[in-house]
Amino acid sequence: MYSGGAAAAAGSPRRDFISVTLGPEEAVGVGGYNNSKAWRRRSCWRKWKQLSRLQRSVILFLFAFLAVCGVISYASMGETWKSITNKSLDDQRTEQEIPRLKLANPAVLPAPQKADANQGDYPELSLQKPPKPPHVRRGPSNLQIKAPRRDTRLKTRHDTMRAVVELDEADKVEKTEKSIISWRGAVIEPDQSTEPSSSKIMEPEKPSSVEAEDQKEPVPINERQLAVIEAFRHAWKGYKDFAWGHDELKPLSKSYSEWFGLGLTLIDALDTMWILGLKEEFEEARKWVANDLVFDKNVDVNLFESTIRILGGLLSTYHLSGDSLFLEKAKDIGNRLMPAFKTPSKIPYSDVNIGRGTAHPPRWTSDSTVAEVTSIQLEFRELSRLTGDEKFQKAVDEVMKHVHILSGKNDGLVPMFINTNSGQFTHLGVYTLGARADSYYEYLLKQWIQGGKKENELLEDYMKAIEGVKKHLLQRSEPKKLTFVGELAHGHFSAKMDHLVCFLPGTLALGAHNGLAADHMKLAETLIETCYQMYAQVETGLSPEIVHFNLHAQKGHKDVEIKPADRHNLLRPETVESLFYMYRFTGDKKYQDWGWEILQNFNRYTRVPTGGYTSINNVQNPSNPEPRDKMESFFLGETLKYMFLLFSDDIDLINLDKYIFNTEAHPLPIWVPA
Ligand code: DMJ
Repeated sequence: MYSGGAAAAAGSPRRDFISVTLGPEEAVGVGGYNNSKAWRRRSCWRKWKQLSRLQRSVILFLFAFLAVCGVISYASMGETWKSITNKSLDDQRTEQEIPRLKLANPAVLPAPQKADANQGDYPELSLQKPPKPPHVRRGPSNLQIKAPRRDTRLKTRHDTMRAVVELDEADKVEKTEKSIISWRGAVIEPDQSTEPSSSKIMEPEKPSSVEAEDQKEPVPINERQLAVIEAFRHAWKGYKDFAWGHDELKPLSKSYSEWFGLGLTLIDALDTMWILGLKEEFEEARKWVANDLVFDKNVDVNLFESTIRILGGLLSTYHLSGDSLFLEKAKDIGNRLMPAFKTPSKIPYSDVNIGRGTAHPPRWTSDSTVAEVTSIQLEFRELSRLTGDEKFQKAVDEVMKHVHILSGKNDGLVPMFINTNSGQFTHLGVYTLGARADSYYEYLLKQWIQGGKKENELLEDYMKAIEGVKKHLLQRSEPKKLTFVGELAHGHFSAKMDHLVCFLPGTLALGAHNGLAADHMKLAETLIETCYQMYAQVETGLSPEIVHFNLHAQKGHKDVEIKPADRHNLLRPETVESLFYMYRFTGDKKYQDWGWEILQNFNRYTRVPTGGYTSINNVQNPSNPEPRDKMESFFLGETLKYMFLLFSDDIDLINLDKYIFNTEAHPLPIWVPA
């Protein structure tokens, strides 16, 4: 410190400080050193007194200045401290809310993160890539559900919802201009437009936040996808107005039907709403799940149906949204279904009372259906992975192991029934890829993919079965020479094919995409053409439930014949599902065009103006398709979802190297090594 009374020592060597000399008597070492308190106090006071007024003022000012600085920096440190403390409290709270993550299995997949459920917010669809040819295949990467990215979410959501509102208004205007036809007292809209709306918007955010996609630009949603959104909202309107919280809508009588009494349509539709970007509808449905979905009910449910629709729907919605509510509900229903496996053979019973915890076969038999007991594996295995409780996976794996070594197969083809006491196939000698056996084949391949392509027995059984199909069930029709999959009954071939079999081209294509024989893809291409013809050759452009193919050319006959008992259409998804896979893997636009035709025909013949779509009894009568007054839950869970995905050019909108669809179109993650 420098003072006016101090003199710098002249001629002394350069020093890095200034010395202040206050007077001879105070100099250390001069006049003796006295360190008593009184001396020090007196000495300081004397020194203070000796300072000039200016010097005193400068010193006081400096003290005051330092004091003010001290106060300010204390206050700001306090804020920082407070926020650090709060943040750590928040972190603790979040961890308490998701104890599931702690319980979860040592992850095969990175554990999903919880969405911001407190805000009732719509968690993130990650950004999407600019459109690219859908046939471009990309190597699989690890799936990782990530936390929402707020900036992009707001933008895309806003755009999407605005477009949906625009669509709504355009729809209202259009409706007033349309005439209406009526059949059997029911009214449906003719030509209900699936024509492109003029409004163009950005594609809804993709909810599945996959790591590598974080930086992507949103892919514009196209007009056909908008038409699917419009169709979904129309179906949802009917459900909401007349069947809210019930299993199925009866759109003509404006009422509902109950199967399990568990809001089947609502649960089946959850992930479709997510994928379509229907935020409001999703939030409303979520509330119902949170407040009204109760499984503690004295009700018999079918094990297979409730697994693929309810358990599958809840698990996929959990994965897409990251909202732990859905996992909690999935655990609840999963546990309640477990009594089905308490049988002498471990082959599960078909029915479970989820309130009482009892299970039983149908009244007339102790058999279960083969497709049913072998198409619940994707869901239960995933439930084990998420909960860390292996009992679910163990139960369903045991069924597969048992069926793997069971005799009674014919070149990999399985009979349709299996006995829950003996564990043996029954009704031997009848082989089909349709009802009661279909998804056995589908789940062989899909389990193999889900588990990271390591479970060789599954692959072996799948490959054998496809060889069995080729050997016993494939034939060509006349006049168009369409390749179709018939049935074999005690050595006799029947040219009958269920619409259900149309899952097969998609499954074959998925196998080929995963490295299986290239001729599977060839077969897929010929079979999807056949499935399309099952629509195109029919008067309404909609497929019947079952067709019979002509094996011999007859004048004036098409390839496809329909029996009166088979001419209904239940709004089933299988052909659209396969079209989706075919487009994803080939990029051939004809598959989109075929799907577009089908959507228009659904709109023409099954749409009910007051809301909803209905199954019909007669696909051969365009002027009276005979509505059945029922909208199956899979129309929202599967058919419209696959339509939307079919029309998308974004291979990352449910990337098939990361997700595997269960047989009800609920996407579940493919497990990859951690
Ligand atoms: C759905 O419940 C599932 O796709 C099942 O595998 C077969 N039946 C219906 C759809 O047709």
